[in-house]
Amino acid sequence: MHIRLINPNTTASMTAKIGEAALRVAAAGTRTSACNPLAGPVSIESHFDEAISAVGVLEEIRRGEKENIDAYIIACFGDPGLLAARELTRAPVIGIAEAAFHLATLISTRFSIVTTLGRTCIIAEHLLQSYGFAHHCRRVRAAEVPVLDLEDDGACALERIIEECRRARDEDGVGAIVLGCGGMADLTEQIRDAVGLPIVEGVTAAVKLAESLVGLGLRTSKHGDLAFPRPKQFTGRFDYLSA
Ligand code: 5HY
Repeated sequence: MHIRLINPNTTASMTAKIGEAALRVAAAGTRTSACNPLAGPVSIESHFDEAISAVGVLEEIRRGEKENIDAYIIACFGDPGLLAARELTRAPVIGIAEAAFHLATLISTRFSIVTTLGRTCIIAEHLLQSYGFAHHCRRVRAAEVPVLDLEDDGACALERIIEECRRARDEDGVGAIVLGCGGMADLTEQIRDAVGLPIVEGVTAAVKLAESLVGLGLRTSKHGDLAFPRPKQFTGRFDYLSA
């Protein structure tokens, strides 16, 4: 099976890191490849960034459909464009936030999330509500680390994330912590060793869920709201989408 990881921001070093994390956990026989749109925000830290990045995600799904991809992973913790992406393909499409929530509730009764900037906490809270996990999550916390600091070893991002995870461990009464950014995909072991709680990371969680779905022959339903979009004309710079 071939799993395609889409980093919705345009920072190639973060895409490479996401690809390496997937390779580390993929089963023998699972091929993984990672990409990012050429156009879009270098990091996603607001509703605006997310809205723009969703177009890039959809263009990468359309590209993947010409390459016979078996499953897609949207490797940004806001799961930008997830439902729209599912309309474009029969292959499973998994968002890293949704994947992490599912696995966290299998190993803990309550979990907290540690994400990057405080202003993005609401995005995670909206996902918890729409996915039906709000009652499992005690708190969405922010380490106040800009996303691109995760690409800069000198920025002490890891230390600040560990500090916030320790606060979650000591104050929230939770059994596990979910990491709230695709750019944290290489930090799981270091954080787990420093905090002493199970740490759920979305990129690797999504890879294992994708393997399970493809292995079971479960694909995105085309019955109902996730059916292929009705062919129509698109105007202006979106006219290439016309069918
Ligand atoms: C992410 N932003 O996973 C989100 C994290 C966040 O560029 N990749 C990004 O802060 O919402």
